[in-house]
Amino acid sequence: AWTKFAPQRFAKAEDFQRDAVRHVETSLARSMYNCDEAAMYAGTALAFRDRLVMDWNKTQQAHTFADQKRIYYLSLEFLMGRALDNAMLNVQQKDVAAEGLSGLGFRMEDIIEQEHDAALGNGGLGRLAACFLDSLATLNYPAWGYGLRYRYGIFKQEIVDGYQVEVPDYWLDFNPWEFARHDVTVDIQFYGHVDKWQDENGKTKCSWEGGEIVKAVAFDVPVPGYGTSTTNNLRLWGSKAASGEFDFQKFNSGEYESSVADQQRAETISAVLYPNDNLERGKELRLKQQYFWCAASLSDIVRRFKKTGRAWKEFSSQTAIQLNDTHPTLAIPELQRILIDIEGLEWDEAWSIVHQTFAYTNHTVLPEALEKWSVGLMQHLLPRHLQIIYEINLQFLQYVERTFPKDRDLLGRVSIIEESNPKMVRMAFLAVIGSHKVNGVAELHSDLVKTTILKDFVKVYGPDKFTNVTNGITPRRWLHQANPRLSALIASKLGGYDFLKDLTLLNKIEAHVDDAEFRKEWQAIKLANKERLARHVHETTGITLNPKALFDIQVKRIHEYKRQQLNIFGCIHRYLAIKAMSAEEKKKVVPRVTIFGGKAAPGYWMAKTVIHLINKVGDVINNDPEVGDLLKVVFIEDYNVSKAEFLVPASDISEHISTAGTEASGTSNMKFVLNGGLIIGTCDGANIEITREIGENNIFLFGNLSEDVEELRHNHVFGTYQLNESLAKVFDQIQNGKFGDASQFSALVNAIVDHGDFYLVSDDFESYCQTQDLIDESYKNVDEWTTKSITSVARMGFFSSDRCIDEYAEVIWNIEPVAPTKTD
Ligand code: 26W
Repeated sequence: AWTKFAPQRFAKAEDFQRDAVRHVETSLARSMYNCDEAAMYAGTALAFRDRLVMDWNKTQQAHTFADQKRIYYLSLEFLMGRALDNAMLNVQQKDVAAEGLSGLGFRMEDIIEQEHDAALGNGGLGRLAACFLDSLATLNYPAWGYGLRYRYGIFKQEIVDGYQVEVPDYWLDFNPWEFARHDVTVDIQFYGHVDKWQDENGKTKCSWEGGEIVKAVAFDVPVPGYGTSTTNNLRLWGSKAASGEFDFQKFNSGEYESSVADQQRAETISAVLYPNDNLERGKELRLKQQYFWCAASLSDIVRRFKKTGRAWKEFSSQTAIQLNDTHPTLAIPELQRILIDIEGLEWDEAWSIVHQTFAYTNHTVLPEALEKWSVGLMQHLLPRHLQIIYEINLQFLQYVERTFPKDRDLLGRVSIIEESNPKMVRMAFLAVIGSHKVNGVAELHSDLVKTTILKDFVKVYGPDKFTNVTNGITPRRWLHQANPRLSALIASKLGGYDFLKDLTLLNKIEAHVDDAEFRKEWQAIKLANKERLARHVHETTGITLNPKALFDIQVKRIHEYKRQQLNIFGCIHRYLAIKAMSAEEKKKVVPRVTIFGGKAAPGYWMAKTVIHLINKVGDVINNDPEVGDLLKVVFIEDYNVSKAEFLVPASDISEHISTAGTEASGTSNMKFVLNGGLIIGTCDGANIEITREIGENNIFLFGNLSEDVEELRHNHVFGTYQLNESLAKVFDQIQNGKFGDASQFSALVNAIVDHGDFYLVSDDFESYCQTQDLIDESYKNVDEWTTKSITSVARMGFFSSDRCIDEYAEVIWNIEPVAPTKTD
């Protein structure tokens, strides 16, 4: 009967207005007479939140009642972006809200803009986790995400005089999307020592004693599925000082100040997201974050399992835990510790449960990104876990020795402990040994995992433990939300929005590729999206863009392997070519706007130099009257999820140009193509599968192949290599000071000229420039271009994260959906 109090769906705009206004007046204690956009955002968010919460509660009840296997997705990053727009669209009530807002004198776009991004991630890995949550809920899987509630997300980027400056991202001032569960807490232990004794049966027992305790507090975020009442939970842990005996002792003895200091120290664990992407730095606080979050999550998962009253042997048929990269690998020894030290299971029984429960996703083969922790640090912070890791390693190495008695070197190569000085714990090896499946994120990447970093483990376990699940993206956010007009056009041809739940239905728009009206509207939408981006650029930088120019976009973290330097050198090359042209020749040039965006890790000096060069080159080119509209170079400040939502739909060409074999998958490549942009790319990551799906006539591939990289690198160091001539001319200009103080950019040039050109910029430069010329030619032919664009979108169905999640569910997790409860 209580359900009659549940918020109903908004049948009409007035229903929404009533709830939103009530929240402004009561939840915010504000009068509608001084309701600004921020207050109206709050009212709108709370009105929708009321609905979400009811669905959320019912979903959790239904999942408990169904008592089926659950999937827990452990990720140190969830790059959720904004929640309101997504919530309105997923419950299919944005139109009603827009009408209601307009009646109150507000514009929907302005209200949406009020929300601060939840930027709890660095880039691809964090955004993938967010897309997965959307798909898990949409497909009705009983799933929880577990992460950390950082007080500061990824830093905000400002560009000052062409340099990146980092500003803290304090995002929690007003966050209606989280529910603090002060009653759901876990005590987390650090440091201390291990006691060993014999129990009454003469069995050796261990327990972890002493050290310090920090409290984990749960903060829950509802995750609504699209077109279903299923609303899953994302649980983020915040850290707090453990109250009680520790503090009170100090308090009573007059050490008030030092007890406040303890409080603050405990809170630093969840204070800040580490801004490194693909670079491991071995900081103690980072290891503390990892253990804090793994231990809190596992305690929660075990507590939920124990409430079912089932026997331990059923744990892994009720629980799947996915490790998003090696960051949560400590969950493996932690579960083993819980089972043997606390629950009293035998080692072997415990280990078989652990091993059946976990699966590990690898997201990179770059050696500098592979996590290793020094044995000394581990011993200090987590003495019992180190013992358990040593025991896991011993048993594993004994197995390897029995199986391959003649291969002595193999033992050293597969040992979890690297015998270096200092000794290191190799987290990827621990993750592999403690998991029943290991997957890469695109076909080429999964092959590279098996032939490079984990080669020896394929020998030990055989190939079946290793698999591929090619990444995907949610079409709800990356088509329907980011590009509503394109989504509506597609829906008009397909007779509805079913394609948002089954993206393979997009292939039906290929039948309309010659429909003149359809093509006109398709082109008009792209132009409108480019105009919106041009307005943003004008407002934020003062630069005027011609929306008819070819918009070329590269937005992603700044990293040498992603080769933004190749792109900016290409811009300089194009600039020099234009400068050398006659007036007649200039008439034939396709005007181009090259847009960059992305953050550099604060300590990654080379990446910061790339940002600086882009900005300086932009200053020169954008102010050169001989160039005019033929070329503009723009750097978009503070690239994030909400900026991606208007950048992605506005591209004609986007760049995915990593050195072959270095980008595990890439996911923005999928977003751009799904929005009717074409791409220029190397044969790397998911570009290869995109090509297979959309056809090689619809993508601009260039550059050397992954299998040739080793030899090319060798040539740079020992051989017969010559700097590409056009690139040499580009370097001449930089070194002549054309773009300001040349010494600022010498490291960038020297990396290529003197230091082996590890990322093969010179080797790929010619092919890159030629391909850019092909793109210009193709763009001149509007009909040809439009056909490529429509055909590509039609063939992108494979890259839905729904397909991806169904593959995980079947091949790795062995879980089934739970029927959603009926709403309203
Ligand atoms: C420990 C330092 C560190 C931090 C982040 C190492 C590695 C990472 C991530 C694994 C980096 C990352 O985001 N990888 C990206 O994962 C995406 C999702 O699978 C892929 O699409 C990208 O190609 C890959 O670079």
